Amino acid sequence: MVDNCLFCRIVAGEIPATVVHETQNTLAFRDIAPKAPVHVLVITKDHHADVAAVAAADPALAGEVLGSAAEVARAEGLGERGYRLMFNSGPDSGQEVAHVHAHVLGGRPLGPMLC
Ligand code: D5M
Repeated sequence: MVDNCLFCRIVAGEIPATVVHETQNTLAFRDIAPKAPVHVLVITKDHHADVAAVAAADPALAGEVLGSAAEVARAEGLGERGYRLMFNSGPDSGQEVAHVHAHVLGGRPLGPMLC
């Protein structure tokens, strides 16, 4: 656990979250400011700053995040219509929380990916 990391504190149970899926190494919970009818964040329980960091440190864990994201999408009923899976990584992306998280977005047509 990293001091003052918001998502580490959610993993530790110090900050409440609406958890929708959990594995030994990952946790998925609803985004506090949803941008779509379904907006879930999938994180690693261990702290990694971003997707590049977890892919370098533990490629199997990076794969587990993708697997959990797919399972969340299926459980949220997005299997037929599809969904967007997105990682912000680093300052230019606008990443606000420096703990790796996949955004699972869906439940309406999302339109083109705009920057
Ligand atoms: O996305 C960080 C995301 O984290 C952003 O969509 C809001 C969300 N967020 C911030 N605080 C919380 C809590 N407490 N619960 C759930 N979701 C939260 P980024 O890719 O870093 O810009």
